Amino acid sequence: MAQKPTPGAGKRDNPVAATSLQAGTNTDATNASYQDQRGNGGELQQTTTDRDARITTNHGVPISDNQNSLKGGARGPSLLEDFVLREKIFHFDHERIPERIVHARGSGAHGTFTVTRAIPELTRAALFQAEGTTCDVFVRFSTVAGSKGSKDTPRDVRGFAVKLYTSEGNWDLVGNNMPVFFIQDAIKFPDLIHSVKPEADRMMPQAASAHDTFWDFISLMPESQHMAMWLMSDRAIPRSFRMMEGFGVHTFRLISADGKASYVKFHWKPKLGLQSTLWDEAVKISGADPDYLRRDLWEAIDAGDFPEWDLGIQVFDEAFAAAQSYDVLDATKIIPEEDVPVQVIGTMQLNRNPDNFFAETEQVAFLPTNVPPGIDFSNDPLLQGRLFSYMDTQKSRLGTTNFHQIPINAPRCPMHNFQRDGLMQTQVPKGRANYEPNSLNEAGEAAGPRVDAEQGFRTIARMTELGNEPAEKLRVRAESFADHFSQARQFYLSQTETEQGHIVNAQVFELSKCQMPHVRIRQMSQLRNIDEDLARRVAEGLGMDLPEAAPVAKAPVDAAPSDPLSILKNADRSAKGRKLGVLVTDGADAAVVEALASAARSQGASVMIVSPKVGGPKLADGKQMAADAQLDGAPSVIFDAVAVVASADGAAELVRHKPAIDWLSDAFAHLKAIGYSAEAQPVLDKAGVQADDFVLQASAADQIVSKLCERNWAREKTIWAPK
Ligand code: HDE
Repeated sequence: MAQKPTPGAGKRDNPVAATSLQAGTNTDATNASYQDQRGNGGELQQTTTDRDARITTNHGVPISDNQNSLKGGARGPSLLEDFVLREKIFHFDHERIPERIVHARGSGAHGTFTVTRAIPELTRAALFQAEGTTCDVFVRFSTVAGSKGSKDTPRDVRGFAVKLYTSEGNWDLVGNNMPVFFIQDAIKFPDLIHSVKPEADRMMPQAASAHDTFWDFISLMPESQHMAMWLMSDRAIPRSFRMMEGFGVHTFRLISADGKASYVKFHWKPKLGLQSTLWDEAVKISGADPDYLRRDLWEAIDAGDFPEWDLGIQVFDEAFAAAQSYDVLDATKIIPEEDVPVQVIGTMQLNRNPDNFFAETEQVAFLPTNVPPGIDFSNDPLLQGRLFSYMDTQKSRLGTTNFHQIPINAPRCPMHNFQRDGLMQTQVPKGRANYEPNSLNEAGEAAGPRVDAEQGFRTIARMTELGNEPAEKLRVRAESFADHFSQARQFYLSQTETEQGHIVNAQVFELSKCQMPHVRIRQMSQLRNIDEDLARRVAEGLGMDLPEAAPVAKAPVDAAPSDPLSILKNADRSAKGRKLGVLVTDGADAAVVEALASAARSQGASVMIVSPKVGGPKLADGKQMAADAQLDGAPSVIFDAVAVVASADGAAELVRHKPAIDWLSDAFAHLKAIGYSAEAQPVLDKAGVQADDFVLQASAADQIVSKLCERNWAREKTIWAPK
């Protein structure tokens, strides 16, 4: 146990501390403390809020001066003897750990999962035996390709990794915001990731798929075309982590107490509905606020506006699986919700921000191998590879096999075994018994924990599935994995016309960034196998001839379009969780601003007052209004709808200020609702804002707020030339 610091010993009025600080250098330096709290994982937690505690070295020696290193004379050389300086710099030098190989950029939050429907007939997992059972969760959302410090809004897949601390150990559902993946077999993962990361010789581009190596690989790997459609869709540029679906992607198994096995796919459905940004908007957000999605999540939780998702399952058996034209073990395939409906069994709420980013979000280690008894794997060859990879990567990142002892990773249920020692061992096991079997207790019987043959995890006995018994060891791809295009086509045809247009635009953008014409041509030849109209529009957008279709391993079949695949067909119609930006100038009408703010808040939206000066505008009634942001630092891309409430003089200023013009022209280009006071009309004119159903008098507060989660798609056709 660490020694408790003497209360009050570090206070600035402490005579010892005071005498050893040099005049003029005494800052508020003594507000950190170690509190000796042994938590669940036996961890030592540090708080930095106790002003009565004193700064010590890592070994507990109190420090008298945190401003000056030890020198031979006031202007003399620094001394090697200064262990305080050396320990501080030594620790600092090693503050970074390797970033994740993929999903390096992420944001986390704590929360709670509650079972809303017990499913004992499907699984013996203790979590799902009774309605109302709860457990803590930690979630990490991420991008895939970019480095740790990269922007939040590139076109990319988002990781959706959930750690559920169940009473039978941690269950890590390490999924994505798209239900399929690029490849079918784990052996291709390093190739895929090498192709999407910055190119090997030039280390460009950061956090982007729009480059030659990525599309070279994709166009050479027909199995990736379905996922490429998802990546070109607006799913890849979400408006908020809170407005994304999550998917377990692979087929897993549920095992009941009497040994009955079912197949299962996991889904997270956001209560705020689905919403995405526009591409031009996402690009501009990355300049305005590279932390846009991280901030959105943090602020929502901080404000008590807790995001929620339902956990749904699609359950089916081997007979269903055998009857499909695709293989349920193939991670490039969905199971349409029309064929197997999603049944809701629980709700997750994220309700607490991390206390410390590094300790929690950076050190959290997800393992797809973490499943409680009653949940099991399938033979999906992608999943099988993941069962190896994650444990392995944690050792590189966290440096020790004892990473499970880090508080964020430690189970919240009892944990016992005979594994011992290792780098950074923080537990202190007692006694002589560190092996099993043993007979070391006082009665000469076994000491220590023992297995639970009844309740312990047992792997399903079936080696193979779907009656496909193995005869030989083979390096092959099953014939049933050969159809690469039917579901890519189904995805495209399930989109609204607007969404199809965005897919075309995205594909044109990405291929336009490829410098090698043969890469563009090969990708177009693959698109012809998805949809002729899509391929033609992309070819026109590129200004290139349409090549022959690429050969296919298996002729695609027509699958019925499926509404759950579209974002716009699953969008929310409420303002909840959205943000209104109100640009207010000196002399503006206070009543109009207040009506807008209260309408937004009453519908669960948040409001930011933006002003040309951060001190805030002086309104017509003479009162000074507090501003949340200054105009130049709060462009309209960070809001879901905007309003400009200006006086005539204020508007005259705005007309001469480019950020104000951009504020409105971007909001208009991004198809948002725009409210305006009559005095602001000259600013709208200069910004090219034309009248339509989404351009409204600022006094129409309710109407503006009701459009917070909508876009004027009709406007899109008039200002963005179609491809
Ligand atoms: Fe991952 N993946 N992955 N992945 N993955 C990692 O693990 C890997 C795959 C996913 O927030 C790494 O801790 C292989 C599919 C998420 O910490 C690494 C294969 C899906 C996260 C790794 C896949 C995912 C990761 C990097 C092919 C969706 C972030 C650091 C067989 C179902 C988790 C780490 C977090 C992270 C390997 C494919 C999701 C290297 C080998 C499919 C959300 O172990």
